[in-house]
Amino acid sequence: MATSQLPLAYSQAVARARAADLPLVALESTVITHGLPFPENLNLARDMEANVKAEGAVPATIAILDGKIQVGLSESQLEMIATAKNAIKVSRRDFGLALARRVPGGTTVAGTLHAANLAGIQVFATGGIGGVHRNAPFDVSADLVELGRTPLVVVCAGAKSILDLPATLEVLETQGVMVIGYQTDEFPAFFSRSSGLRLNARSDSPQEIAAIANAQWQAGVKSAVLVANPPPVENALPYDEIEAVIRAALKDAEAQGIHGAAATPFLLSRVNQLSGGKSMQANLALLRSNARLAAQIAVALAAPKGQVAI
Ligand code: PSU
Ligand code: MN
Repeated sequence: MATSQLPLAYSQAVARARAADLPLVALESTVITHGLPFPENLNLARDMEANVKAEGAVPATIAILDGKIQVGLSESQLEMIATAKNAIKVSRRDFGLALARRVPGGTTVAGTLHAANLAGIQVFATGGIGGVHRNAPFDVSADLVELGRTPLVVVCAGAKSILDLPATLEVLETQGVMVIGYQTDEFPAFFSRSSGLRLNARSDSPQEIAAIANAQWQAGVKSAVLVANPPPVENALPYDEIEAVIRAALKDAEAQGIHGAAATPFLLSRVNQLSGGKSMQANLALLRSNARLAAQIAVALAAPKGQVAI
């Protein structure tokens, strides 16, 4: 069951999980190819997979390799994607390029949503979603549109705080994306637990989130349910401290004329330099924590009363 007419290829572990109907959690790979430096990226990818397994689900890291959308990566494929110098960032628009030219690709939130949905996976963990960029009225991430048309539960720590968070929440509402704060009433600010922005929904349990997602999809609303999980207390950074760093990084990006797909990788790396590495520690901690919560939700969705036909 490795392939179909679709350009999908499953790892052995994911193929087995599909055959046995085990809960799966999709993981993105732009964070591996463009979000984090080597070797932190590889260690993080392994850690996220381990955290998914620890909660009783099966990880499916998604990337483009050898002209295929690879769903689940072997250890050597994970290393390949973590070290590839020519990897491109694959959002919705980029699949054809990466597949036809056989260049390796790290899938963004939008790209991973598309691929996970093709593979029938219902839950996905990431760090921060893309959104509406500050001072750049026409840079709105394709993540927001894809969330609006793809029925998955996506666990994140909010949108990256390099973005305009109020505007990002507005576009999510326009796209029909439910945003649920996990054990919080606020939209987290990625590196920080609090943004001052109140959400209209909160849930304190993975089981209830699974039930809400099922109800949403059964009502015919085939959009994502976005779960906003604040970064762990030990690694979260104070909002004011990191906001000052972000403003400095944004100035540098403007001075160097960095725009478009290059903006997010540039800003994340500049923020990390300017924060003395603290932002990367927060980033790693929240990615691990999101993998765990996503696995708990996937297990709850797979339970008999959580069954849903899409
Ligand atoms: N979160 C991180 N690191 C990343 C990203 C998110 O901690 O590298 C990636 C995600 O894959 C997200 C993408 O989908 O950045 C958004 O890019 P853009 O703004 O160009 O759509
Ligand atoms: Mn963009």
